Amino acid sequence: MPSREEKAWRHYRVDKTLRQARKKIKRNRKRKRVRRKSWVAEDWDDLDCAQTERIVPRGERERQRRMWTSALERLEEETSLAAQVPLVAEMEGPHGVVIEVSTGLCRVELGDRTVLCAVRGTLSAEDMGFTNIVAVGDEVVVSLDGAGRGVVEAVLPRRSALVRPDVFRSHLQQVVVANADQLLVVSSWQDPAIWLELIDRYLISAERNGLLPVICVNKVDLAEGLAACRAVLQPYLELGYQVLFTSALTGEGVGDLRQVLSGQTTVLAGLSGVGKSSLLAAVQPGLELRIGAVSSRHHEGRHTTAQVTMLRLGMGSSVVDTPGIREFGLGGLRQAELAGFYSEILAVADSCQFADCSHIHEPGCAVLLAVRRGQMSPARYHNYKTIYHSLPT
Ligand SMILES: Nc1nc2c(ncn2[C@@H]2O[C@H](COP(=O)(O)OP(=O)(O)OP(=O)(O)O)[C@@H](O)[C@H]2O)c(=O)[nH]1
Ligand SMILES: [Mg+2]
Ligand SMILES: [Zn+2]
Repeated sequence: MPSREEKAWRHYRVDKTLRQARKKIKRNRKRKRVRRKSWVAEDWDDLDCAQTERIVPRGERERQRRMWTSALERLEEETSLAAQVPLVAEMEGPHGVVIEVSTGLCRVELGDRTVLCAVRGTLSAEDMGFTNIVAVGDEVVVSLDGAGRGVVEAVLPRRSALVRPDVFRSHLQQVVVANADQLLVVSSWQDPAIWLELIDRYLISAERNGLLPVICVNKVDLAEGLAACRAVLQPYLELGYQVLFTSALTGEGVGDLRQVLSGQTTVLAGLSGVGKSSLLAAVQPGLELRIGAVSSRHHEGRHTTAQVTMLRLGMGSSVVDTPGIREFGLGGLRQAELAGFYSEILAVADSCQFADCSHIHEPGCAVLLAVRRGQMSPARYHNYKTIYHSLPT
């Protein structure tokens, strides 16, 4: 059940969507054009999760908050009424969830069936700073023709959005997944070997997108023992991150994973070949997924999951399996902002000699001291430095 605040927020956002939709309808008295493009796989490399709020102009957030507060007050006055009125009363047609997307087309889950839908040509994503109108996870209103084909007429406001900069128009963002709750950061202990810097990048992205991160170290059957895995992940455990140790091969930790996924919409992120699809198959035997062999020459996986797709598991769990991602950029993040994503740095940074300390080379740096005294993990600090140097000033 959504909370009262959530309802109010949706109420406001839907109002806004309706207003925008009405405006557009007025502007488009001409015949409506339906976008139909080919169903082609896209390149999912360098997926990035930048904060969606970033594209909101100055003052807009404050304005939205005020609007939200007034919507909440309004709702308080009309509690009984609000409970009865469907949120998108004026949008006719069945509501569904987008489970797969390609250029101009998407597959929408409507009750217990899926329908291939085009997107109404009058819908515009660029107004919102996005390059795509619908994303996997979007809740949409569709209209159906006699032959069972559908058209997406409206996209409901998103609760969250996992975005990356558009490849060609970098001022715009591409929404990869909408309305997700958590990000499962999957690494493998071996084949490919665990890469802590990439884990940090995913953790930062999760935080910037308001997704709860959960770390999953898979293929623990390839480790000397669980103690070795635990030791490497100890800094993350100490910082309070949830860490799962799994093996899709032996079934170890799969029960824990099932529990973590329960009732949530989870995005799976991780290099190709770490075992994302294998883990899903272990969580829910019978799921039909393509699982690839890791090429032994490079100890790297080959891309086997070609498209971002949402899968429904039992217990109200949904997972979005993304194809292997080679690089994970942090679009829009600046060097000075990075420390804000390292809670152990934030904890001591006040004691640095310089207020604008970068914690890289300055004298009197409390972070450097903490690392020397063994109070901050050298591995985490190494990641901080490497990521710092990869960011713009
Ligand atoms: N030893 C071992 N091998 C595993 C485990 N999980 C997966 N594998 C193997 O790793 C290879 C890659 O697994 P996938 O599930 O296809 O990996 P993926 O992350 O979905 O890869 P992409 O779809 O390319 O992103 C397959 O050969 C699996 O059999 C595990 O826990 N232990
Ligand atoms: Mg896969
Ligand atoms: Zn410092």
